[in-house]
Amino acid sequence: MGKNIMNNYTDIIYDVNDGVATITINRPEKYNAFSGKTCDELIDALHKAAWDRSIGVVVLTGTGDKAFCTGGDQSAHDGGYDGRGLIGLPVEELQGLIRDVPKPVIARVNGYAIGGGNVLVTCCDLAIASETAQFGQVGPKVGSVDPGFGTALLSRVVGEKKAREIWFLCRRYTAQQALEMGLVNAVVSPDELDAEVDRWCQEILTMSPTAIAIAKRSFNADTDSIRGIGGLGMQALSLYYGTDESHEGVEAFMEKRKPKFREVAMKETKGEK
Ligand code: 2NE
Repeated sequence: MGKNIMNNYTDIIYDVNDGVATITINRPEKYNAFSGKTCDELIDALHKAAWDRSIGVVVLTGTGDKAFCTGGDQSAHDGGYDGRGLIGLPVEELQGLIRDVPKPVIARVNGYAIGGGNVLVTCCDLAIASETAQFGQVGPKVGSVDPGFGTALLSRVVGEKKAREIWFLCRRYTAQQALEMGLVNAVVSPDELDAEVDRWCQEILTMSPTAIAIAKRSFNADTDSIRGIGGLGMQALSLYYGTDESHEGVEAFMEKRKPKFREVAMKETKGEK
């Protein structure tokens, strides 16, 4: 893992309190969607929390009560996002880092966990949700897909058939349904969310940090080949983002209309642009 490079965050808040580092995506006007810069700040903050020995648990959350995170910022997507890496969003690095941090990362899910936001929940070690939270993938609805941890790890978490349903139908699921499918560990009322997250953190803080780190890495070892699937997937995604079919999804979302994927894809195959 690299070194910390940033001093002032604009898109996130990093807070440390009694052994718990809380990283909050602070873009409520975008439903806590992430841009390239947001990803870089999250990566930086995770590095900080990873190597600070006074920290035993990391909490990942979003500002407000509407959204935990709604994935890539569609207003910053123009045939690719606005940052670095294959797709302009170092999202595979962010997802991998949540797993590399040698301490539990808890998703505090305060609202929508949609698209890349749902993938963050999938990658976190534990997840505690407000009753009002909603979960789901939207890629095939908006001309995208998050292959790797977003697909293959999700199927390890919720089962193969359920994961395929989540991706192929792009439905939304309640917090209770997320609990039943094993995507979250607990569901509480919105006003109990902070106290519940804190209880889980305090219990973890009483444990041997080294034993926890070894346990986490041993869980990871079983699914780390998925990182390679993600790398391959992002390579394919960068090509998909260059197609009219993908552009149609992003444009339709921004214009608040239904996408015409099949028409556009047919035209593209026939070479009628
Ligand atoms: C989140 C959801 C389900 C909310 O729906 P609803 O009906 O409650 O609200 P609405 O009107 O859709 O959204 C409220 C405001 O938030 C913005 C919207 O544009 C809207 O803005 P205003 O009209 O009020 O100005 N907003 C919501 N999500 C946004 C986003 N991701 N980027 C920019 N603005 C966003 C509904 O909004 C929804 O389904 N959002 C789609 C989320 C989406 O497309 N995410 C990207 C998926 S692809 C991805 O994440 C990804 C990745 O993580 C890794 C690799 C490749 C792709």
